Amino acid sequence: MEQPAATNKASHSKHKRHKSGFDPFPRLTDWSLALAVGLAFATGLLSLVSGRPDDWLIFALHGALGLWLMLLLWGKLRRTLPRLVRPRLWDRRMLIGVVVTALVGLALASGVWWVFAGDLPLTIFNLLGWHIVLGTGLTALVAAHMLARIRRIWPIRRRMIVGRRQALRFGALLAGGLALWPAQQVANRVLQLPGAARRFTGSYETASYQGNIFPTTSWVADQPRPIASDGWRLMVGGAVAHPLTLTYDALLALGAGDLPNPTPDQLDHLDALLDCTGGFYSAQHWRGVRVGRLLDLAKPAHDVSYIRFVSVTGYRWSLPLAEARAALLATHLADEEISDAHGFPARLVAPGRRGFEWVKWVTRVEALTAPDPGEIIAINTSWLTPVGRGE
Ligand SMILES: Nc1nc2c(c(=O)[nH]1)N[C@H]1C(S)=C(S)[C@@H](COP(=O)(O)O)O[C@H]1N2
Ligand SMILES: [Mo]
Repeated sequence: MEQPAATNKASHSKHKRHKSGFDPFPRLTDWSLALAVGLAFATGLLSLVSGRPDDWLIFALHGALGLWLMLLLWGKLRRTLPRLVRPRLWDRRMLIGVVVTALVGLALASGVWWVFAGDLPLTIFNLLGWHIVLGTGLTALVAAHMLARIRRIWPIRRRMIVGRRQALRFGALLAGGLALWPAQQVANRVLQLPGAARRFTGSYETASYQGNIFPTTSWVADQPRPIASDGWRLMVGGAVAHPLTLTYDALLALGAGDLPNPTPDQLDHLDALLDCTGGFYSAQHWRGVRVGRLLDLAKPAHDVSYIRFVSVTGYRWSLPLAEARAALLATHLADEEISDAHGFPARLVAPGRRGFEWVKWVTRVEALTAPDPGEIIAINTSWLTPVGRGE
């Protein structure tokens, strides 16, 4: 006797939920929100490995997608607020909606604050770090939510006919996001906000041309003990005809074109800017040895395509051959030796590459005949090696 009543009640409330929307196109908004989150995540991820001037569009797109997301969120909030203030109408779906909305809001707020005002003193991560954590968490949640509901969403979506008004609304919000991006640039400049001085990567300048005082960062937590130049050796090997092992003094002599005991100003040099994905950049006058000199001695095989730089901690990264030749193994910052934290005795200086590619505490240079996919794992796990932990 009770069963039919219960079914009746369930179908009734389900029916009611369908009819209780305050907006004529809630589903389109939800799909747009998910799309904007996904695209913002993809461009955000891509921006972490981009740093050449040609890459500016990736950063601009990421910003514009964020602004589109902001407009979508605004529309969604206006619509759902009346229901939000009546907890009686809350259900599980609503709760997920509230969490997603809060995450979107925080991710956007951290991005906008960074763009105009810069960093904030926060715990664990800096503001950009929190932005990345929030964006990643948000994307994971939205993806899980969509996957869990795909069987329910899909047939509804097929039935959803996108009319002229919906299409117009979708286009207008997207265009609004794209148009707001240049407006942000102008606002930064006209109001002379700190954000006006950012690089196109979003990074703020810190202590350029002041030697060792610029910030030190490790990708995860690489922190070897200070390395004495006496015991340290640089090995050049892999697919080469003449493997080399150089002492610190031999490396310096090579950097000065076979001049024993050179002064820093006699070394190879390169003006280059280190741009960390953590949000700072610093231009420095680096001195040391052109990698090309090492390769001229070691003679890579004909099929060598990459040169890999390996840290004492196991952290490693590789560059295409031609780019590696032009890079520098730096021993000095202007007239000072580079400090332990900046990678003494030798660190890679790779102009145009993001900071995480500038391997510190280099001990091996290896010629490879193929790219090294394992390096992505190595940069995330080197802090777990005994040397990386500082033992
Ligand atoms: N061996 C090693 N090299 C490394 C890192 C690391 O964790 N381990 N961090 C990278 C990152 S993320 C950046 S931004 C730069 C920072 O260089 P700095 O500490 O001299 O500023 O070094 C890179 N080289
Ligand atoms: Mo970094």
